[in-house]
Amino acid sequence: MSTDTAGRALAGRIAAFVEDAIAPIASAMARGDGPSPKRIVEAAGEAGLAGILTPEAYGGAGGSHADFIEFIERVAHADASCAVILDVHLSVGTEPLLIFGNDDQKSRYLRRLARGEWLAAFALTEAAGGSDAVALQTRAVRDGDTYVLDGAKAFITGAGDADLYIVMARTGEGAHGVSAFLVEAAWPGVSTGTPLAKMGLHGSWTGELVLDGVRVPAVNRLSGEGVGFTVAMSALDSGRVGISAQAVGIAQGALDAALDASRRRRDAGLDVDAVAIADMEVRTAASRQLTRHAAALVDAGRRVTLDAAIAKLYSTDTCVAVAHAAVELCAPESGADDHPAAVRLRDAKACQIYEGTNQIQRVVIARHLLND
Ligand code: COS
Repeated sequence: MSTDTAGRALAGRIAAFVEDAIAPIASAMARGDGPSPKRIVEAAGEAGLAGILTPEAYGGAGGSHADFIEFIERVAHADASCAVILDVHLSVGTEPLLIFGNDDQKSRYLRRLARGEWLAAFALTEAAGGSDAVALQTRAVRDGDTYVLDGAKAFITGAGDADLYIVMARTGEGAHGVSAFLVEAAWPGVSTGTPLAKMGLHGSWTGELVLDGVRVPAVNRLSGEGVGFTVAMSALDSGRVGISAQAVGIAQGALDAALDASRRRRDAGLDVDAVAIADMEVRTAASRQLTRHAAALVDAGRRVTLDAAIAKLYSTDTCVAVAHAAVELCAPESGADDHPAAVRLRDAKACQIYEGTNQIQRVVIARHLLND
């Protein structure tokens, strides 16, 4: 945001959106019978928040990564499914277009994404390769003015509801033989499977994307041939900061539930576990600072690979630990499926897994240190 006034206006829009559009549907999202991901992004668009990072010239809010993480944390505090839907749309779904897109690609797609008319998704992972992203096998074969894409992507957030997929496909060998493509869901040969039945995040759709002889115009290749792995890795660098923010929101929601239960115990003359509460607060506050630090680096134009990995690892381990502690402090009520602490524990686990498992974050951190 360019001015304090504009920043305050955006913060006000975020608070109103969470209160009016997210909080009322949080229970339904947790059960998996809330609005579809696209409808969540449409609602964000109506509030002027579906393109927080997109310049105003392309219909976005022209916000910073500091604004973005504030948005994701606040949404996650109310509902983690909505947070991941919006996070993926805004970060790995839109940012590669902002960073690597040419003017023609930006003018064809950014406005629809920023207004929430289209939902964006990011398609890197494949079932056989898992965390080994370089092992991807989806092929893109050049044929005149088009590429023909064949392959299947797995665990794709938004699959089945997205309008635009950023697809990484092989145009050569190794990491430098990967290219990124903007693939519209409506094109012949694009299909999706049934969304996975997950342990948590029931309101967010996750599934397979199948590409069967999909003809993608060459003008929809994002950046140069062979630059796709760089596109994917830099998208994930910044995307992991968004996941950290989601984890902070989940942890804060779990801590708030534990505080409510602990105050009731105290008021009834029962003991409260002060040590557990203090530890939950310390880890949540530290996660928030790590996340803000990483977002500030992105806003300063600095490479964030190391700090994003640190923030993602710490914050997502924290949200699982804090949600677990909250379930214990809220027992026995937290044994209920729809108790806020139980919902958050189920939602928290996926944060350790997606956008690079926490084992991968450790690989990134250790390599960075050893290479220095
Ligand atoms: N930004 C820009 N470029 C990067 C990068 C980053 N963050 N990370 C790696 N690269 C580049 C490397 O510099 C290297 O290029 P050069 O050969 O020119 O040096 C190239 O990409 C290959 O990198 P590397 O040799 O490190 O690849 P590896 O296969 O050894 O491992 C990891 C890469 C493990 C970091 C990668 O596979 C990864 O992040 N996996 C997890 C994927 C993931 O997050 N999946 C979730 C998808 S979304 S739910």
